[in-house]
Amino acid sequence: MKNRDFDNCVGTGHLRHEVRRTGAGSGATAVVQFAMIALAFIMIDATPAVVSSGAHAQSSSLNGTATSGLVPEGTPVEIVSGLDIPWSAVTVGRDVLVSQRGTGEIVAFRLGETLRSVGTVPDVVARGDGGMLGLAVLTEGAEVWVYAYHSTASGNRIVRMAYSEGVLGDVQIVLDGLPGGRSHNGGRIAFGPDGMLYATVGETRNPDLSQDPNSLAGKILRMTPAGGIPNDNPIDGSLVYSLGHRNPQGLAWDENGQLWATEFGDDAWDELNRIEPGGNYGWPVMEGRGGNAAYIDPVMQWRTEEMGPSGLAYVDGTFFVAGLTGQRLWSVTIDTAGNPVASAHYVGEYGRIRHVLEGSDYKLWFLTNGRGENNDGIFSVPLAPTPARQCTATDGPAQVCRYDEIER
Ligand SMILES: [Ca+2]
Repeated sequence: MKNRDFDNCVGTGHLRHEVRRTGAGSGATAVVQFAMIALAFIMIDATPAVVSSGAHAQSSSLNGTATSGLVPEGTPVEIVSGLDIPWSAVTVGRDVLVSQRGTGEIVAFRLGETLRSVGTVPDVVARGDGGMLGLAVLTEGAEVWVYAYHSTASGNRIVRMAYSEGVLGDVQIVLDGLPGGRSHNGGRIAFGPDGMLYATVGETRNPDLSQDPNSLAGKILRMTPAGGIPNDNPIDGSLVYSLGHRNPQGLAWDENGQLWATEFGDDAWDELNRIEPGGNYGWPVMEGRGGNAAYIDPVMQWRTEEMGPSGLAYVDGTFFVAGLTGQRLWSVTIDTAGNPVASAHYVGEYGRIRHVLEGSDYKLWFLTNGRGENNDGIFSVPLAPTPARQCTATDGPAQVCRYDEIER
C-alpha cells in the first residue's frame, strides 16, 4: 500500500513545472509540482464577462489552509470487460448504462452480471473523435430519462429516451444542430445541482468559433431538460454558459455547487477550469495560463503529454481527472487559497482513461479506451484519505508549490 505525504511549498515567483515519479514497480505514482498564478487579478479587475470571483478565487495573499483529500488505494478491479471505446457511464438504480463511441447501441450491466443491450440511438455516426459520446440521467418522479450526446452525419446533437424496465424508449431530440467535425467534438453532458443540463461542445477545429458568442462551438452550454434556454443564463437568449474553450470533455460540481470543467489544450497545456457564468476561457488567444485580464486562467494546467483530460469527477473534496493522453488517473485537491495539488495514479498501467465517476459500489470507477477491440473495461477502486497538504507562498502572484512524495 502506498501512502503519501507532502512538505510545504516554496515560492519562487515564476512559472515552473516538474514531475517526479516513483519506480514502475511501486505503481508509478507521480506527484506534480505546479505553479499557481492568482486568478484574483483577472477575476476582480474588469473582466465584464465574469460575474463573481467566488470562494476559490485566489487572493493577493496566497497562503492557503491545507485541505485533505482522497486517493485511489490498491489495485483496481475490472467490473465489466468486453467494451469498445466506452465513453460515458451512468447509473440508474442497480443498472449501469454505458456508451461506446463507435456504435449507437447502449449497453448495461449490473455488478456481477454480464453486459446486455438496452437499445440503440439512431443516426449515430462515428468519425474521428466523434460518435456516441456523453450520457446523463434525469429522474422525474417515476420517470427516468437517459440523455445522450452524439455525432450525426451533419454535426452533433443531444437526445433523450425514457428508460423503463431495462429498455430505452423512442428518441426525443433535445438539441439538434450542434457543431461537429472529425475532431474536437466535446461531448460530455451532465445535470447540475440547479436541475439544468450542461454540455461541453468542442470548437471542431475551427478555433475562431470559440470566441464567437453566436456560435455554440467551443462553449459550455446550459439548457433546460427540454433543451430550452434558461431565463437566468448569463447571455440573454443564448445557451452559452461559458466561452473560449477548445475541446472540453469533463464536467463536475463541487459541494458549493460550483461547476468545474476539464479541457484539452493544443500542444502545450491542458486545463482544469473553474467555470464562471459568462466567463471567457481564452482559446484560441490563450492556451493555459496567460495572465491576460480579458480571460480566465485555468486553476490548474498540465503538460499535454501527461494529461489529455477527458472525464472529471468530484468526490468529497477531491477532483479526479481521466488522463487520456497521459494514460493515468489524476487526483486534485485545492487549498483554501485556491492552490491546486495533484497526484497521478496508475501511470501507463491501464492505457488511456476516458472517464471517471463515483460508482454505485461507493468506489471510484474509470473507463479505459483503446486497449484493443472489445478489450476495454470499467475498473473500480476504493478511495482512501490522504493527509492534509499544506501550501504556502512567500512572494508574488506566481508561485511554485513544491510537494515531495514520501514512500512508506
Ligand atoms: Ca483556457
